[in-house]
Amino acid sequence: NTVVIATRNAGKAREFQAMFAADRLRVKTLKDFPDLPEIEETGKTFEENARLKADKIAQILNLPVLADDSGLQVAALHGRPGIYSARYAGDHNDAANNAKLLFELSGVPQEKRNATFHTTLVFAKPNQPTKDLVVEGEVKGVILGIPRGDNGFGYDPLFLVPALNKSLAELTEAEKNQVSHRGNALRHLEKVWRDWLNQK
Ligand code: ITT
Repeated sequence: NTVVIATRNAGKAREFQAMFAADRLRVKTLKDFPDLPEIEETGKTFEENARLKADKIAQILNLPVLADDSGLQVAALHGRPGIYSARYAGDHNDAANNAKLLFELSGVPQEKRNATFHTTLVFAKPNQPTKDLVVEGEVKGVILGIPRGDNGFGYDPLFLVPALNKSLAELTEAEKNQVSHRGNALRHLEKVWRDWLNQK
């Protein structure tokens, strides 16, 4: 069985590879298919964007595809950057995004810096768009005033997990997967997706 993760984000790809390591699945990512076109994320929700990526790539490659659309929802910013998290500061650039987030929250005290990391996963099989599987996962946290830690990617150094008193970037990859939006989404899916893969 082969599953393609429809992502060009190396951080996401690494986490999925680790989480699927125990499965007897061949996991590929878009790095294995360099000629695919860029899929424009024109949807208005995480689900619409994940569906766009999953359905399109499944159709082109004729393989089952998993797409992840995720983002950071900051309460003090009325849910921004949300679905625009990748291009919050213009082109996708993690350092610029984090700098912009810190700037937008400057002067906002710790108790008002709550945020939620969200992931919607859509699994698609070729030519069966009505049979897409959709799951979601979240983790709640607080946006730090100063980045902490070097692991992970994206907004991880700014996202404090209060129960652990560590940022996501201070966790090992395995520790992050245990609490993260992406790990939680995958756990929601664990029971159903193998049946789904084998169903005609
Ligand atoms: P693909 O569409 O190719 O999967 P992308 O990075 O554009 O890659 P999204 O559209 O889902 O993915 O954008 C998600 C944004 O949120 C992007 O800026 C990521 O860096 C960030 N992000 C997602 N998951 C994250 C995580 O676990 N930790 C930190 N930042 C994360």
